[in-house]
Amino acid sequence: MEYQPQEIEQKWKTRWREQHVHKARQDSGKPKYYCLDMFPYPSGNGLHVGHWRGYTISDVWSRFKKLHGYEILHPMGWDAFGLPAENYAIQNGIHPRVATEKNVAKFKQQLEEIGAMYDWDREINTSDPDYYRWTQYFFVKMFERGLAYRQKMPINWCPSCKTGLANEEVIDGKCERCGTDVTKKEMYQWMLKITAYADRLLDDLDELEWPEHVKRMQRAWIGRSEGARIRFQLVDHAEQIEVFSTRPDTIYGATYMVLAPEHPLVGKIVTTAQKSAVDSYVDEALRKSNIERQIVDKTKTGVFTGAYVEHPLCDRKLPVWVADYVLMDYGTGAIMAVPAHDERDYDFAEQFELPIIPVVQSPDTPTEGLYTGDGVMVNSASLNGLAVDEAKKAAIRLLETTGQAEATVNYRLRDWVFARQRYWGEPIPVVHCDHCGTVPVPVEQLPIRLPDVERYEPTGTGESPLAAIESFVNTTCPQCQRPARRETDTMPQWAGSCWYFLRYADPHNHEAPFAKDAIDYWLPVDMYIGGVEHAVLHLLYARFYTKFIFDLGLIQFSEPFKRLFTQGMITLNGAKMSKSKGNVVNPDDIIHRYGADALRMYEMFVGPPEDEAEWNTNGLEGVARFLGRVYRLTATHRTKLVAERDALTKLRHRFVASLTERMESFRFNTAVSAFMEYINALANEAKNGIDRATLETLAVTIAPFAPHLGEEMWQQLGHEKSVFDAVWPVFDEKWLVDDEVEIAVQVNGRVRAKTNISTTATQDEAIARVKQLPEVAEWIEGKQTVKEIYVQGRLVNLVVKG
Ligand code: ANZ
Ligand code: ZN
Repeated sequence: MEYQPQEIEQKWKTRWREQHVHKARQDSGKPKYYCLDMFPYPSGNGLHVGHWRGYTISDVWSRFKKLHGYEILHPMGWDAFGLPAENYAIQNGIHPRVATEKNVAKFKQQLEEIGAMYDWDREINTSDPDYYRWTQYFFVKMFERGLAYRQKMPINWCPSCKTGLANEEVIDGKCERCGTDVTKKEMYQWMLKITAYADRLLDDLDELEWPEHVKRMQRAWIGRSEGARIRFQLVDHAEQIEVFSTRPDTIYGATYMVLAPEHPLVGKIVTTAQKSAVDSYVDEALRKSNIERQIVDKTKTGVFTGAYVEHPLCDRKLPVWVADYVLMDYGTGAIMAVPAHDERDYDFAEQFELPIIPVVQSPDTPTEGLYTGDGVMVNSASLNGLAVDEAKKAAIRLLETTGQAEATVNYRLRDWVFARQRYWGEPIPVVHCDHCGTVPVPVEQLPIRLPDVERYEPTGTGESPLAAIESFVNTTCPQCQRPARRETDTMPQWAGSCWYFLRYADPHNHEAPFAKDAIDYWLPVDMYIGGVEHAVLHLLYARFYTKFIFDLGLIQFSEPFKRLFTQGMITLNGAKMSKSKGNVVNPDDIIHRYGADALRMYEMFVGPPEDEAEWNTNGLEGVARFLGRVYRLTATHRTKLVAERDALTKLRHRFVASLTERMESFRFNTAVSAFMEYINALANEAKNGIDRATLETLAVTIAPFAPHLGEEMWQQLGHEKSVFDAVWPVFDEKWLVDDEVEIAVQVNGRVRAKTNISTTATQDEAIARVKQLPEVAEWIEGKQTVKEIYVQGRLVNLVVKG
């Protein structure tokens, strides 16, 4: 009667596999529920217990939903292209395809240990030509609609990975993957026009059941700012300087102008006297990253160009400076500086002794120096007396009459650099023809297969290793049939994950990315579970693709993920688990010793699922012992079941009520506590015997957490079908009502009232309750209470003085 998890788990895994119980069936006639994990990169390191947390949460949730009668889609696959896989392959001298295959096999074997209800028939691998054919297809569709285009631009360049990087892959000026300082390089780049979707990406966030902080991060990334473009006439030059400002109200407070060092006007307007100072400043600035340049509290640097502009509303002339705190790739790359009301401008003006003119007065306290708050306009001619919001509109109207400004919206979001000069990615499906220009590969010729190569290391010239393969490069133009060259760049890391959640609905389709009926049934994703590190990019790109595919008319929804849950990290002694720190807890060892069910249950018990949690082996042992008790309770009592009695029924309904409530609100850690409390209470009742309903409830409810154990218990109770064909138990409110007893209430030893009180009330609750009774209040009002006594279930005595 000992609990032997290894034996039980092996038995049920085999049975599940043989009976295809995890097959997601479109024709079941049930409502569907799509619960998706963010699919992993099959890196060389395998999974650790931190990865397990998210996978366990999603499986517990899927199984919980299944017990509520849903047809579940809970798929798994591999985000197999991209830098991590390629870097691993290069470091270990193995071809990326071979390394990826090996890693996938290892990951899959580890994931199977979890005992999750993955439908492996729907496994996806983004590096499989049957899959990336459709990734290429969507690129062609984007190209046809003008959303994929090529542009020469300075890109982030990692000198160590020898590849271009998207802004998002640059963290604090360093390559996200290898930590090397990122530099700039001018190159033709494929771009996706995600900015065309900025407003929709912003507006549609409102309808999503996502954590607020994730929505906030997406809004900040899109960075919509309302303001104006304002033009300032240069003195002695025909050109004007155009600025973007969110504060046109402060125009009378502008005392100087700043151009970004890369701004094309710098070279034109600089005076002879200032030329050498400006040139060397610009050289210096170009070596810094945007991040370095934006640090707020660093000492500001800059240099005067010698040129001036005219203020558009008064006859002041403003000096034009160059400074690196103004960035070229935001707004217009130029600003009007208002030092009285902008922190960066204020620091700069102090540093270079430029004038500071306050134009907004705080309504209550007179302000000096920097003031960034709301208020009323001063020193601003016709704007004086207006509130900031009115003054913004009035200033724009004023400048519009002379054509010097217009209202505009500016976004922080940039178009997506959609190319890498690397081998291990989807070839971009276009052909360069001297006669026809850039021609997309016709859809029926897809996929453009990644050729096998000898050398897959980056060339370092900025060209992809594919450029060295003549048989790949040389082709004919699909339009004119003349000789032409294939594009040799590949798609970035994120390409395959932009639409994989759609493919799971119909993964083996050879005619289309997916069939309409499959998509209409399974999508959108009801619950998406993964790490918060994907809060911005992957989720933004996937939303962008979904909106695009919606616009193509292929799907009926424009948001892919209705609900999102981001799990917290597992740490060990406060540090993130990683192979480089050598503090990885390997799930394989734990399963061997305690079983997968114990690991699953502990992953849920370790803390609130959205928070970081510390790994603790003692905690794991405790959970393993607890599962042993659950097992033995069933094993012992199943042969001598007794009739239901109120004490057991009441415990059961209360347990089901609290467990269900905790699960629905994703408080899985307290759900595990509910089990533990319940088992303790049952242990007290066990001497009088346990009834069938109690044990069946236990088997069904524990099954999402410990599915192998749940199945075993269910079978021991005489069932032939799977426990997951059962239904989640319901509770009856009537069993939740507390029992009450009548108690006497005394003041200074004399009974003044009688009242009913819950049998489980604590001393504090009982005393607070009786003090509210009017018959009691009358005797204690204005007096000092010196003693409060509660005799459980019998009486309260209040001793008062004065
Ligand atoms: C005058 C002004 C007065 C401004 C004031 C702010 C406060 P967000 O909200 O991020 O859109 N700016 C514009 N382009 C810039 C660039 N390329 N590099 C650095 N700063 C730039 O910020 C918009 C504000 O940031 C703009 O409004 C501009 O300064 C500055 F009391 O114009 B403001
Ligand atoms: Zn051609």
